[in-house]
Amino acid sequence: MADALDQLWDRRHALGLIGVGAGLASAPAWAQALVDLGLPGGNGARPSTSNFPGKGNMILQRGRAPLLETPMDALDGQVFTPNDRFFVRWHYSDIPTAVDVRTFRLNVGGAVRRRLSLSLAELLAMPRIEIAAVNQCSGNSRGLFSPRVPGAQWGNGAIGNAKWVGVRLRDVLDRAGVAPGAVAVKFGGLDKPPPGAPAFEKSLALDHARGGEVMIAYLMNGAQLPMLNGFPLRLIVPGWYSTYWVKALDRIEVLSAPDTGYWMEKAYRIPDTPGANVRPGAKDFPTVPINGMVPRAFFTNIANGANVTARSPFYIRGLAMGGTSGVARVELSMNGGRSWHAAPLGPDQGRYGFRLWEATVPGVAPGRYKLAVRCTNSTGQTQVAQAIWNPAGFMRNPIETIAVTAA
Ligand SMILES: Nc1nc2c(c(=O)[nH]1)N[C@H]1C(S)=C(S)[C@@H](COP(=O)(O)O)O[C@H]1N2
Ligand SMILES: [Mo]
Repeated sequence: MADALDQLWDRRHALGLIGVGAGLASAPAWAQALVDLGLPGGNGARPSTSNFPGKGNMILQRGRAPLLETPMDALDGQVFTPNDRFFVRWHYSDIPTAVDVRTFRLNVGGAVRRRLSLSLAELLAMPRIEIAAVNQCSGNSRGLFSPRVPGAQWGNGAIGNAKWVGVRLRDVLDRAGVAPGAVAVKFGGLDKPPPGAPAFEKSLALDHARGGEVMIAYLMNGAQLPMLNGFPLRLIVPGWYSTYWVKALDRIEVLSAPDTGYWMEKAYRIPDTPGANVRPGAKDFPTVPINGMVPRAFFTNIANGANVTARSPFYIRGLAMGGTSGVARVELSMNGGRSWHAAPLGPDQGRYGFRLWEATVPGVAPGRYKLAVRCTNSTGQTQVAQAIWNPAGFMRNPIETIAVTAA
Protein backbone atom coordinates (compact mmCIF):
# COMPACT_ATOMS: atom_id res chain seq x y z
CA MET A 1 0.00 0.00 0.00
CA ALA A 2 2.91 2.32 0.68
CA ASP A 3 3.91 1.72 -2.92
CA ALA A 4 0.43 2.58 -4.18
CA LEU A 5 0.70 5.87 -2.34
CA ASP A 6 4.03 6.64 -3.93
CA GLN A 7 2.73 5.77 -7.37
CA LEU A 8 -0.25 8.05 -7.02
CA TRP A 9 1.20 10.99 -5.24
CA ASP A 10 4.26 12.99 -4.34
CA ARG A 11 5.20 11.86 -0.89
CA ARG A 12 4.98 15.34 0.49
CA HIS A 13 2.99 17.44 -1.89
CA ALA A 14 3.82 21.09 -1.40
CA LEU A 15 2.49 24.19 -3.02
CA GLY A 16 5.59 26.34 -3.07
CA LEU A 17 3.42 29.43 -2.72
CA ILE A 18 5.90 31.08 -0.40
CA GLY A 19 6.37 34.65 -1.46
CA VAL A 20 3.72 34.54 -4.16
CA GLY A 21 0.58 36.38 -3.34
CA ALA A 22 1.74 38.64 -0.55
CA GLY A 23 0.79 42.06 -1.86
CA LEU A 24 -1.48 41.27 -4.72
CA ALA A 25 -4.12 43.89 -4.08
CA SER A 26 -2.17 46.26 -6.33
CA ALA A 27 -0.99 45.29 -9.82
CA PRO A 28 1.35 42.33 -9.39
CA ALA A 29 4.68 42.66 -11.13
CA TRP A 30 4.29 39.13 -12.48
CA ALA A 31 0.89 39.69 -14.05
CA GLN A 32 0.76 39.11 -17.80
CA ALA A 33 -1.66 40.32 -20.48
CA LEU A 34 -5.04 41.75 -19.57
CA VAL A 35 -8.19 39.78 -20.35
CA ASP A 36 -11.44 41.69 -20.77
CA LEU A 37 -14.35 39.78 -19.26
CA GLY A 38 -16.86 42.15 -20.87
CA LEU A 39 -18.72 42.90 -17.65
CA PRO A 40 -21.72 45.22 -18.00
CA GLY A 41 -20.75 48.78 -17.14
CA GLY A 42 -17.06 48.01 -17.70
CA ASN A 43 -14.31 47.34 -15.19
CA GLY A 44 -13.92 43.85 -16.63
CA ALA A 45 -10.19 43.85 -17.42
CA ARG A 46 -8.19 41.34 -15.39
CA PRO A 47 -4.53 40.35 -15.56
CA SER A 48 -3.73 36.81 -16.55
CA THR A 49 -0.98 34.88 -14.82
CA SER A 50 0.82 31.57 -14.94
CA ASN A 51 2.65 32.14 -11.66
CA PHE A 52 0.55 29.90 -9.46
CA PRO A 53 2.09 26.51 -8.66
CA GLY A 54 0.51 23.74 -10.68
CA LYS A 55 -1.41 26.20 -12.84
CA GLY A 56 -0.97 27.35 -16.41
CA ASN A 57 -2.35 30.61 -17.73
CA MET A 58 -5.27 31.77 -15.56
CA ILE A 59 -7.30 34.94 -15.13
CA LEU A 60 -6.30 36.56 -11.84
CA GLN A 61 -9.35 37.70 -9.87
CA ARG A 62 -7.52 37.83 -6.54
CA GLY A 63 -4.14 36.62 -5.36
CA ARG A 64 -4.85 35.93 -1.70
CA ALA A 65 -6.97 33.97 -0.95
CA PRO A 66 -6.61 32.79 -4.57
CA LEU A 67 -9.44 33.29 -7.02
CA LEU A 68 -8.26 32.12 -10.45
CA GLU A 69 -10.65 31.99 -13.37
CA THR A 70 -10.38 29.58 -16.31
CA PRO A 71 -10.04 31.40 -19.64
CA MET A 72 -12.55 30.22 -22.28
CA ASP A 73 -9.76 28.88 -24.51
CA ALA A 74 -8.95 26.28 -21.84
CA LEU A 75 -12.54 25.00 -22.04
CA ASP A 76 -12.59 24.81 -25.84
CA GLY A 77 -12.77 21.52 -27.71
CA GLN A 78 -12.65 19.09 -24.79
CA VAL A 79 -15.08 18.04 -22.10
CA PHE A 80 -12.45 17.49 -19.40
CA THR A 81 -10.81 20.65 -18.15
CA PRO A 82 -7.05 20.18 -17.68
CA ASN A 83 -6.02 20.24 -14.01
CA ASP A 84 -3.53 23.01 -14.64
CA ARG A 85 -6.25 25.25 -16.10
CA PHE A 86 -8.98 24.37 -13.58
CA PHE A 87 -10.38 27.38 -11.72
CA VAL A 88 -9.45 28.00 -8.09
CA ARG A 89 -11.46 29.48 -5.29
CA TRP A 90 -10.62 29.69 -1.59
CA HIS A 91 -12.39 31.82 1.02
CA TYR A 92 -9.56 32.18 3.53
CA SER A 93 -5.95 32.99 2.82
CA ASP A 94 -4.56 30.42 5.27
CA ILE A 95 -4.71 27.53 2.80
CA PRO A 96 -2.78 24.29 3.03
CA THR A 97 0.65 24.61 1.41
CA ALA A 98 1.99 21.10 2.05
CA VAL A 99 0.51 17.73 2.93
CA ASP A 100 2.49 14.68 4.01
CA VAL A 101 0.66 11.72 2.49
CA ARG A 102 2.00 9.35 5.20
CA THR A 103 0.67 11.25 8.19
CA PHE A 104 -2.49 12.77 6.71
CA ARG A 105 -5.71 11.46 8.29
CA LEU A 106 -9.37 11.86 7.42
CA ASN A 107 -11.27 11.94 10.71
CA VAL A 108 -14.88 10.80 10.92
CA GLY A 109 -16.82 11.52 14.09
CA GLY A 110 -20.00 12.89 15.62
CA ALA A 111 -23.09 10.67 15.68
CA VAL A 112 -21.29 7.48 14.70
CA ARG A 113 -20.80 4.13 16.38
CA ARG A 114 -17.04 4.20 15.83
CA ARG A 115 -14.85 7.21 15.22
CA LEU A 116 -12.46 6.74 12.33
CA SER A 117 -9.07 8.19 11.56
CA LEU A 118 -8.41 6.98 8.02
CA SER A 119 -5.02 7.10 6.36
CA LEU A 120 -4.79 7.62 2.62
CA ALA A 121 -3.60 4.02 2.31
CA GLU A 122 -6.80 2.83 4.02
CA LEU A 123 -8.95 4.93 1.69
CA LEU A 124 -7.07 3.60 -1.35
CA ALA A 125 -7.84 0.06 -0.24
CA MET A 126 -11.60 0.70 -0.31
CA PRO A 127 -13.76 0.08 -3.42
CA ARG A 128 -13.27 2.94 -5.86
CA ILE A 129 -15.73 4.68 -8.12
CA GLU A 130 -15.30 7.11 -10.98
CA ILE A 131 -17.62 9.92 -11.98
CA ALA A 132 -17.40 12.83 -14.41
CA ALA A 133 -18.85 15.96 -12.87
CA VAL A 134 -18.87 19.68 -13.44
CA ASN A 135 -17.51 21.77 -10.57
CA GLN A 136 -19.10 25.21 -10.80
CA CYS A 137 -18.96 28.05 -8.30
CA SER A 138 -22.39 29.23 -7.12
CA GLY A 139 -21.32 32.70 -8.23
CA ASN A 140 -19.99 31.74 -11.66
CA SER A 141 -20.79 34.63 -14.08
CA ARG A 142 -21.63 36.93 -11.15
CA GLY A 143 -19.80 39.81 -12.83
CA LEU A 144 -22.44 39.72 -15.58
CA PHE A 145 -25.32 40.48 -13.21
CA SER A 146 -27.16 43.67 -13.98
CA PRO A 147 -27.57 45.54 -11.74
CA ARG A 148 -24.16 44.45 -10.49
CA VAL A 149 -23.85 42.68 -7.13
CA PRO A 150 -20.91 42.46 -4.71
CA GLY A 151 -18.67 39.36 -4.56
CA ALA A 152 -16.05 37.85 -6.87
CA GLN A 153 -16.70 39.36 -10.29
CA TRP A 154 -16.37 36.12 -12.25
CA GLY A 155 -16.92 35.93 -15.99
CA ASN A 156 -18.11 32.51 -17.19
CA GLY A 157 -14.94 30.66 -16.17
CA ALA A 158 -15.52 29.65 -12.54
CA ILE A 159 -16.37 26.23 -13.92
CA GLY A 160 -14.65 23.02 -14.98
CA ASN A 161 -15.34 19.35 -15.55
CA ALA A 162 -13.16 16.47 -14.41
CA LYS A 163 -13.17 12.72 -14.09
CA TRP A 164 -13.04 12.10 -10.36
CA VAL A 165 -11.90 8.84 -8.79
CA GLY A 166 -12.34 8.06 -5.13
CA VAL A 167 -14.54 6.30 -2.62
CA ARG A 168 -18.23 6.56 -1.96
CA LEU A 169 -19.01 8.76 1.00
CA ARG A 170 -21.60 6.14 1.92
CA ASP A 171 -18.92 3.47 2.27
CA VAL A 172 -16.94 5.66 4.66
CA LEU A 173 -20.08 6.50 6.67
CA ASP A 174 -21.03 2.82 6.83
CA ARG A 175 -17.57 1.96 8.10
CA ALA A 176 -18.12 4.40 10.95
CA GLY A 177 -21.75 3.33 11.42
CA VAL A 178 -24.20 6.22 11.42
CA ALA A 179 -26.02 6.42 14.76
CA PRO A 180 -29.83 6.41 14.90
CA GLY A 181 -31.27 9.92 14.81
CA ALA A 182 -28.55 11.40 12.60
CA VAL A 183 -29.86 13.95 10.09
CA ALA A 184 -26.91 15.56 8.30
CA VAL A 185 -23.20 15.24 7.60
CA LYS A 186 -20.76 18.15 7.92
CA PHE A 187 -17.43 18.52 6.09
CA GLY A 188 -14.34 20.59 6.80
CA GLY A 189 -10.88 21.00 5.32
CA LEU A 190 -7.30 22.00 6.12
CA ASP A 191 -7.74 25.74 5.39
CA LYS A 192 -7.97 27.90 8.50
CA PRO A 193 -10.18 30.92 9.21
CA PRO A 194 -8.70 34.08 10.66
CA PRO A 195 -9.26 34.50 14.44
CA GLY A 196 -12.95 34.76 15.26
CA ALA A 197 -14.19 33.73 11.81
CA PRO A 198 -16.15 30.49 11.28
CA ALA A 199 -14.31 27.56 9.68
CA PHE A 200 -15.44 26.90 6.10
CA GLU A 201 -17.74 23.95 6.77
CA LYS A 202 -20.63 22.71 4.68
CA SER A 203 -23.18 19.98 5.23
CA LEU A 204 -25.51 17.71 3.31
CA ALA A 205 -28.70 15.99 4.45
CA LEU A 206 -27.93 12.43 5.56
CA ASP A 207 -29.94 10.83 2.73
CA HIS A 208 -28.06 12.87 0.15
CA ALA A 209 -24.72 12.05 1.78
CA ARG A 210 -25.60 8.35 1.73
CA GLY A 211 -27.16 8.40 -1.74
CA GLY A 212 -24.20 6.70 -3.43
CA GLU A 213 -23.13 9.51 -5.76
CA VAL A 214 -21.43 11.82 -3.30
CA MET A 215 -17.80 10.81 -3.20
CA ILE A 216 -14.44 11.56 -1.64
CA ALA A 217 -12.08 12.00 -4.58
CA TYR A 218 -8.33 11.41 -4.60
CA LEU A 219 -7.77 11.56 -8.36
CA MET A 220 -8.76 14.32 -10.77
CA ASN A 221 -8.44 13.48 -14.47
CA GLY A 222 -6.16 10.58 -13.53
CA ALA A 223 -3.69 12.59 -11.44
CA GLN A 224 -3.36 13.77 -7.87
CA LEU A 225 -5.45 16.85 -7.19
CA PRO A 226 -3.51 20.10 -7.57
CA MET A 227 -2.78 21.57 -4.14
CA LEU A 228 -4.95 24.55 -5.05
CA ASN A 229 -7.88 22.26 -5.92
CA GLY A 230 -7.85 20.43 -2.61
CA PHE A 231 -5.03 17.88 -2.44
CA PRO A 232 -5.17 15.16 -1.21
CA LEU A 233 -8.96 14.67 -0.89
CA ARG A 234 -12.06 16.61 -1.78
CA LEU A 235 -15.76 16.02 -1.63
CA ILE A 236 -17.59 15.68 -4.96
CA VAL A 237 -21.32 16.39 -4.94
CA PRO A 238 -22.43 15.62 -8.52
CA GLY A 239 -24.98 18.07 -9.89
CA TRP A 240 -24.61 20.52 -7.00
CA TYR A 241 -22.72 23.81 -6.83
CA SER A 242 -19.15 23.53 -5.67
CA THR A 243 -19.60 25.36 -2.39
CA TYR A 244 -20.35 21.84 -1.08
CA TRP A 245 -17.26 20.32 -2.70
CA VAL A 246 -15.05 20.79 0.37
CA LYS A 247 -11.36 20.78 -0.55
CA ALA A 248 -8.45 19.36 1.44
CA LEU A 249 -11.17 17.41 3.28
CA ASP A 250 -9.84 16.22 6.64
CA ARG A 251 -12.93 15.86 8.80
CA ILE A 252 -16.46 14.57 8.55
CA GLU A 253 -18.95 14.96 11.35
CA VAL A 254 -22.30 13.20 11.44
CA LEU A 255 -24.86 15.55 12.98
CA SER A 256 -27.96 14.69 14.98
CA ALA A 257 -29.40 18.19 14.44
CA PRO A 258 -29.33 20.43 11.35
CA ASP A 259 -26.12 22.41 10.78
CA THR A 260 -26.53 25.93 12.19
CA GLY A 261 -23.04 27.07 11.16
CA TYR A 262 -22.43 30.34 9.32
CA TRP A 263 -21.70 28.73 5.93
CA MET A 264 -25.05 26.94 5.89
CA GLU A 265 -27.32 29.27 7.82
CA LYS A 266 -26.06 32.67 6.64
CA ALA A 267 -24.01 32.25 3.47
CA TYR A 268 -24.67 30.49 0.17
CA ARG A 269 -28.42 30.90 0.37
CA ILE A 270 -30.77 31.64 -2.50
CA PRO A 271 -34.24 33.18 -2.61
CA ASP A 272 -36.90 30.56 -2.02
CA THR A 273 -38.62 31.56 -5.28
CA PRO A 274 -38.87 29.87 -8.70
CA GLY A 275 -35.42 29.99 -10.32
CA ALA A 276 -33.93 31.82 -7.29
CA ASN A 277 -35.13 35.04 -8.90
CA VAL A 278 -36.12 38.25 -7.09
CA ARG A 279 -36.60 41.84 -8.21
CA PRO A 280 -33.32 43.81 -8.15
CA GLY A 281 -32.92 45.45 -4.78
CA ALA A 282 -35.26 43.02 -3.02
CA LYS A 283 -34.42 42.20 0.60
CA ASP A 284 -35.98 40.20 3.42
CA PHE A 285 -37.24 37.33 1.28
CA PRO A 286 -37.17 33.74 2.57
CA THR A 287 -34.07 31.78 1.57
CA VAL A 288 -32.88 28.18 1.30
CA PRO A 289 -29.35 26.79 1.03
CA ILE A 290 -28.17 26.77 -2.59
CA ASN A 291 -28.38 23.27 -4.03
CA GLY A 292 -28.60 21.70 -7.51
CA MET A 293 -27.22 23.33 -10.64
CA VAL A 294 -29.26 24.45 -13.63
CA PRO A 295 -28.58 23.83 -17.35
CA ARG A 296 -26.10 26.01 -19.22
CA ALA A 297 -24.49 26.15 -22.65
CA PHE A 298 -21.47 28.19 -23.73
CA PHE A 299 -19.69 29.14 -26.93
CA THR A 300 -16.00 28.29 -26.55
CA ASN A 301 -14.39 28.90 -29.96
CA ILE A 302 -16.05 32.19 -30.80
CA ALA A 303 -16.69 35.28 -28.70
CA ASN A 304 -18.97 38.27 -28.73
CA GLY A 305 -17.89 40.69 -31.47
CA ALA A 306 -16.30 38.01 -33.70
CA ASN A 307 -15.99 38.49 -37.46
CA VAL A 308 -16.60 35.69 -39.96
CA THR A 309 -16.31 35.51 -43.72
CA ALA A 310 -19.65 36.04 -45.45
CA ARG A 311 -20.93 33.27 -47.78
CA SER A 312 -18.51 30.69 -46.43
CA PRO A 313 -19.35 28.06 -43.80
CA PHE A 314 -17.96 28.53 -40.29
CA TYR A 315 -17.54 26.06 -37.49
CA ILE A 316 -18.66 26.83 -33.96
CA ARG A 317 -18.63 24.74 -30.87
CA GLY A 318 -18.97 24.88 -27.15
CA LEU A 319 -19.91 23.04 -23.99
CA ALA A 320 -23.18 22.31 -22.28
CA MET A 321 -24.17 20.94 -18.91
CA GLY A 322 -27.52 19.70 -17.65
CA GLY A 323 -27.09 20.48 -13.95
CA THR A 324 -28.86 17.87 -11.82
CA SER A 325 -29.50 15.66 -14.86
CA GLY A 326 -27.92 14.98 -18.24
CA VAL A 327 -27.96 17.16 -21.36
CA ALA A 328 -30.98 16.19 -23.49
CA ARG A 329 -30.37 18.69 -26.29
CA VAL A 330 -28.49 21.80 -27.28
CA GLU A 331 -30.01 24.23 -29.75
CA LEU A 332 -28.50 27.06 -31.68
CA SER A 333 -30.10 30.19 -33.04
CA MET A 334 -28.74 32.55 -35.71
CA ASN A 335 -31.39 35.18 -35.10
CA GLY A 336 -31.23 35.94 -31.39
CA GLY A 337 -33.62 33.16 -30.42
CA ARG A 338 -36.47 33.54 -32.93
CA SER A 339 -35.78 30.10 -34.42
CA TRP A 340 -33.71 27.20 -33.13
CA HIS A 341 -31.85 24.25 -34.65
CA ALA A 342 -30.56 21.18 -32.81
CA ALA A 343 -26.76 21.11 -32.57
CA PRO A 344 -24.99 17.73 -32.82
CA LEU A 345 -23.61 16.52 -29.49
CA GLY A 346 -20.31 14.82 -28.74
CA PRO A 347 -20.14 11.52 -26.81
CA ASP A 348 -21.90 11.29 -23.47
CA GLN A 349 -19.18 10.96 -20.81
CA GLY A 350 -21.48 11.05 -17.81
CA ARG A 351 -24.63 12.95 -17.08
CA TYR A 352 -23.08 15.31 -14.55
CA GLY A 353 -20.24 16.27 -16.88
CA PHE A 354 -19.85 18.61 -19.82
CA ARG A 355 -21.18 17.65 -23.24
CA LEU A 356 -19.55 19.02 -26.35
CA TRP A 357 -21.82 20.56 -29.00
CA GLU A 358 -20.80 21.75 -32.44
CA ALA A 359 -22.25 23.12 -35.64
CA THR A 360 -21.08 24.14 -39.08
CA VAL A 361 -23.07 27.19 -40.03
CA PRO A 362 -23.65 27.46 -43.80
CA GLY A 363 -22.38 30.62 -45.48
CA VAL A 364 -24.46 33.65 -44.58
CA ALA A 365 -25.00 36.99 -46.35
CA PRO A 366 -22.99 39.95 -45.08
CA GLY A 367 -24.55 41.46 -41.98
CA ARG A 368 -24.77 41.29 -38.23
CA TYR A 369 -26.08 38.15 -36.55
CA LYS A 370 -27.07 37.34 -33.00
CA LEU A 371 -26.00 33.78 -32.22
CA ALA A 372 -27.58 32.10 -29.23
CA VAL A 373 -27.18 28.67 -27.66
CA ARG A 374 -29.37 26.95 -25.11
CA CYS A 375 -29.35 23.62 -23.28
CA THR A 376 -32.30 21.55 -22.12
CA ASN A 377 -31.69 18.78 -19.60
CA SER A 378 -33.32 15.38 -19.43
CA THR A 379 -35.91 16.57 -16.92
CA GLY A 380 -37.04 19.21 -19.45
CA GLN A 381 -35.48 22.14 -17.60
CA THR A 382 -34.12 24.73 -20.03
CA GLN A 383 -32.60 28.22 -20.24
CA VAL A 384 -34.48 31.43 -20.86
CA ALA A 385 -33.32 34.73 -22.35
CA GLN A 386 -34.20 36.80 -19.29
CA ALA A 387 -31.44 36.58 -16.66
CA ILE A 388 -32.44 36.05 -13.05
CA TRP A 389 -31.30 38.41 -10.32
CA ASN A 390 -30.52 37.82 -6.66
CA PRO A 391 -28.31 39.88 -4.34
CA ALA A 392 -25.60 37.21 -3.98
CA GLY A 393 -25.26 36.74 -7.74
CA PHE A 394 -25.87 32.98 -7.68
CA MET A 395 -27.15 30.50 -10.29
CA ARG A 396 -26.81 32.67 -13.37
CA ASN A 397 -27.84 30.79 -16.54
CA PRO A 398 -29.52 32.92 -19.20
CA ILE A 399 -29.19 31.84 -22.84
CA GLU A 400 -25.74 32.95 -24.02
CA THR A 401 -26.03 35.37 -26.94
CA ILE A 402 -23.15 36.79 -28.98
CA ALA A 403 -23.00 39.29 -31.83
CA VAL A 404 -21.15 38.11 -34.94
CA THR A 405 -20.45 40.14 -38.07
CA ALA A 406 -20.22 38.43 -41.47
CA ALA A 407 -18.27 40.45 -44.04
N1 LIG B 1 -11.80 23.71 2.18
C1 LIG B 1 -12.43 24.51 1.31
N2 LIG B 1 -13.17 23.94 0.35
C2 LIG B 1 -13.82 24.71 -0.55
C3 LIG B 1 -13.79 26.11 -0.48
C4 LIG B 1 -12.99 26.71 0.55
O1 LIG B 1 -12.89 27.93 0.67
N3 LIG B 1 -12.33 25.86 1.43
N4 LIG B 1 -14.49 26.86 -1.39
C5 LIG B 1 -15.61 26.20 -2.09
C6 LIG B 1 -16.09 26.96 -3.22
S1 LIG B 1 -17.17 28.23 -2.89
C7 LIG B 1 -15.76 26.64 -4.50
S2 LIG B 1 -16.36 27.54 -5.80
C8 LIG B 1 -14.92 25.47 -4.79
C9 LIG B 1 -13.82 25.78 -5.78
O2 LIG B 1 -13.18 24.61 -6.16
P1 LIG B 1 -11.82 24.67 -6.97
O3 LIG B 1 -10.94 25.69 -6.32
O4 LIG B 1 -11.25 23.31 -6.98
O5 LIG B 1 -12.20 25.09 -8.38
O6 LIG B 1 -14.31 24.95 -3.63
C10 LIG B 1 -15.20 24.81 -2.55
N5 LIG B 1 -14.55 24.07 -1.52
MO1 LIG C 1 -17.91 29.12 -4.89
